[in-house]
Amino acid sequence: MYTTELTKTAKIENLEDPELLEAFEARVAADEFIEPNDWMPEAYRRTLTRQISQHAHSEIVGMLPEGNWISRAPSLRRKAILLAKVQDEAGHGLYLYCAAETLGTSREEMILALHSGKAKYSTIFNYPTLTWADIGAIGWLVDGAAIMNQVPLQRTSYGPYARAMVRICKEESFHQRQGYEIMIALANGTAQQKRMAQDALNRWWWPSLMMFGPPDDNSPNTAQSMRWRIKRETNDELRQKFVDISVPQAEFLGLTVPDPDLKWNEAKDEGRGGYDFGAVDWEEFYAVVRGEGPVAKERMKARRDAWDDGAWVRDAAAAYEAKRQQRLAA
Ligand code: FAQ
Repeated sequence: MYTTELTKTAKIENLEDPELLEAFEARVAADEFIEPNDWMPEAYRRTLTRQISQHAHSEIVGMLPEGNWISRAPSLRRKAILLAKVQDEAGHGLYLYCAAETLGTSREEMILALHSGKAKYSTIFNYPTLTWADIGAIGWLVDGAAIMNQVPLQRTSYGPYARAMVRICKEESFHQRQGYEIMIALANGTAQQKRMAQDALNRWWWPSLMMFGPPDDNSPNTAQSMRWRIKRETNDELRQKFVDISVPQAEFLGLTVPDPDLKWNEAKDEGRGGYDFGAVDWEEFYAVVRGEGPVAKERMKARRDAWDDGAWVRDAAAAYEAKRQQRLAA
């Protein structure tokens, strides 16, 4: 079971002015956005900083699996599209770091937390991209899961996070389509291409379901984040929606979802229907969260190396700024 900082901050909460707290809760309940200079409980600030920075780290680490294929894309058209997609992910990371910084933690602190292993990033990016079909599967399933999770976040209670999500969701939707289009081409290609597409689906399906986080009854943050309207839907609700939308897409491709327990259930969701699906391997999920994913070490090394290699750029920018200030003061 996960421990969380929230229990600690609950104690701080008791010291906070009850009137301010009540006014804050009322604003959240009225669906007003909370802005950076507004009063907010420390636990709200802390859990938002945690979630937004984890999200930013995921976007940046998430450039690596696909970046690996830019030089090997099968055509100029595919290369141009993939290049644009990976650049978009960098942009998402930057908007999100900016949104998190408005809560009072510097970007450098957040990045150091990632590099020291203290801060998390999405489990999904700890799996390797073995073939070109993986690029299709990532766009279709990983960006598809990201959109499912992020569309409701456009109505999250913290203004800067909600506004960042609007643009991010538009771009993610292009990413999802480019991935699905790769899958269509492969699924309708040669027997070998179809096998590659099926193999990619086999490997990315379960890790994509894990992206939504642990089951609700084992998710320490969900209840409070739902009350504060940081999260608008729970992990299990979003996972179910993702399965319901993705299974017909797999059928359209003529591919098989690697889950023998997958079955349409007419009675589900108050008669609207939905898929029953097999058990996610939560042992695997927690192992990957602990940093034991198949390519976790390579991912972190790549990020640390990029930070070290970029030191001269940061130094040059800081020196330029110092000179500029000197000139202004003279
Ligand atoms: N991986 O109590 P909960 C993308 C941690 S962006 C690693 O349920 P919460 C775009 C969680 O932090 C993908 N850790 O937590 C793209 C918590 O740890 P803590 C990222 C995970 O926050 C596509 C603990 O487990 N998206 O893909 C994961 O209420 C292609 C307990 O969990 C976002 O970050 C996980 N999968 O719910 C880029 C969306 N799940 O800190 C490139 C925003 C849970 O208590 C290429 N984030 N944990 O020790 C969220 O919606 C939420 O933070 C959840 C987790 C749903 C991820």
